[in-house]
Amino acid sequence: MPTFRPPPIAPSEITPPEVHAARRRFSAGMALGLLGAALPAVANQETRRRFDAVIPGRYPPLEDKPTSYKDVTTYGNFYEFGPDKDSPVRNAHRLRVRPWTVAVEGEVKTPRIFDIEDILRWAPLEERIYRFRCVEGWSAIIPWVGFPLAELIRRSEPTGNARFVEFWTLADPEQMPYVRVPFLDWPYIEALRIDEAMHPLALLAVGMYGEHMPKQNGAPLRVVVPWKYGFKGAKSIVKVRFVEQQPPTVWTKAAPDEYGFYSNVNPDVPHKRWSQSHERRLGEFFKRKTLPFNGYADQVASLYAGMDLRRNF
Ligand SMILES: Nc1nc2c(c(=O)[nH]1)N[C@H]1C(S)=C(S)[C@@H](COP(=O)(O)O)O[C@H]1N2
Ligand SMILES: [Mo]
Repeated sequence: MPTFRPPPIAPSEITPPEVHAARRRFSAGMALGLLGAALPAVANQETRRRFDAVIPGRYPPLEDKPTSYKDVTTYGNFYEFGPDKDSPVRNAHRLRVRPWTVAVEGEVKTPRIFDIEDILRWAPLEERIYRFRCVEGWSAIIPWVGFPLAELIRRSEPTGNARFVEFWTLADPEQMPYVRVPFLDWPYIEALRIDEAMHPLALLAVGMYGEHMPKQNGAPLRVVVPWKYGFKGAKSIVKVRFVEQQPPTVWTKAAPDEYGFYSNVNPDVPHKRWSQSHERRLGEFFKRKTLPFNGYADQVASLYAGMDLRRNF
């Protein structure tokens, strides 16, 4: 299998969202004019649904203004739906999010299957406004809806042998056209050390902007680990598996020298092909400095006490 290299986009080369949006409108107009076809983006809009009750979140406090809903839902990575930043919004309408279950396997007391409707009732839904940093150099401020990932870990009842947890995501070629193309080793599997997954900042996200998760952002549930690069947050999870040894992940398999297991946001450790020192917020023009642990060092640095974070990048 050829090793997949995501497009080597330097932050300076990322299309500003405005240009991107204009381009989309242009091609959308073409599609409508030539084919009279309904747009996937429109289909996604039609399924938008608000949660009845969300605890307005200010944990941890963050003054930054959230990025626009439009930017966050039209520019992203979901490679099962294609390689481009607008592939998710164009193609994710094909994802069926009900019925949906999450299997629990590996080092657990009893393997079992959770239903999404039950998961949604496990804990009060909170809004968490987090910084988001993609390894490619763009960032966003996203008001997620969810509850601590620790709740899922606790209810899974891992055994004393469990030291890592894998998140397996859907890989159905009927719904996800690009899983027929082997540029990643499907299914997309990411993993965390158990203590990382139990950290109160790690979120099991079921929505954003007060609404159920848009399909292109990983409906119906995904992981959000705000101090790590975005690719650690697996979308559309169907299985969690507890293991004893640090497992390979979709990205360490694709390019071990470019994507480490830990992938904590670190401006001092460049990616092999570009710097990580700065980032560009979607919707903004000037770059900002990237912060160690994406600004969450006070809360999470102790997880890595004594570790060489240049080696464990
Ligand atoms: N299943 C799955 N999860 C995924 C990805 C993916 O391709 N497939 N891409 C990751 C990457 S590289 C990023 S930056 C984030 C993007 O999330 P967003 O589109 O909600 O901003 O999702 C992550 N989770
Ligand atoms: Mo990413």
